[in-house]
Amino acid sequence: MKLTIVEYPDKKLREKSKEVISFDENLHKLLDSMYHVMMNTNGIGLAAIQVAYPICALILNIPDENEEQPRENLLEIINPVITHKDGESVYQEGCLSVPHFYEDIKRFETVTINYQDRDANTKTIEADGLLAIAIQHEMDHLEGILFIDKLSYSRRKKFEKEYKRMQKEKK
Ligand code: QAP
Ligand code: CO
Repeated sequence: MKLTIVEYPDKKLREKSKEVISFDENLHKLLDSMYHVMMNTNGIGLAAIQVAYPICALILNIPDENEEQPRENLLEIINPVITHKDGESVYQEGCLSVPHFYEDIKRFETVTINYQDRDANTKTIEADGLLAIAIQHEMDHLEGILFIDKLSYSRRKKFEKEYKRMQKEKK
C-alpha cells in the first residue's frame, strides 16, 4: 500500500475522521503501511488522516530510553475516547504534516483513554509524559485540528510567514 503524507495547508487535514467499524484486512494493511511511513520519516506518531484516510485510527511509537523504537512498542489506537485528563505540561511539538516547524504547546499532563486495538478488543491506557502528549496531538488530528491551531495569534502569524518561505525554498 503506497501512502504519502498530506502536508499543511492541504484542506484534507481539516476533515473529521469517521469511526472505524470494520476491523478487517484493509484496516490491518493500512496500519502496517502507516507504521512503515512513520518509521521512514522519523515520526513517533501518525493519524490515518495524515495519509489521506479520514478514519479514527492512529499509531504511536514513543522512543525508549535508548532512543529506539522497536516494533513491539508500537501502539495501534482505534476509536479512542478520553475518559480522564489532568494537570498541565508544555512540550515542543512537531508534526509530519507540518514539516520542519516546532513550537511549545500546552496539553494535559496525564490522560486516560479507552480505545480498540486492530482486532476490536477494548483497551485502556493511562498515559503521562511524552505518550500523553502524543495521544492528545494525534487525537486532535481526528477532529481536523493541528498543533499550530493552538498557537497565539502572533506566533501563528510568524509561523505562516516562515512556513510560506520554506515552501518556496523547496520548489
Ligand atoms: C506528534 O510528531 C508529536 O517536522 C508526532 O521534519 C510531536 O512524529 C507528539 C517529524 C511531539 C508529541 C510530541 C516532524 C519528523 C515528526 C518534522 C512527529 C520533521 C520530521 C513528528
Ligand atoms: Co501531527
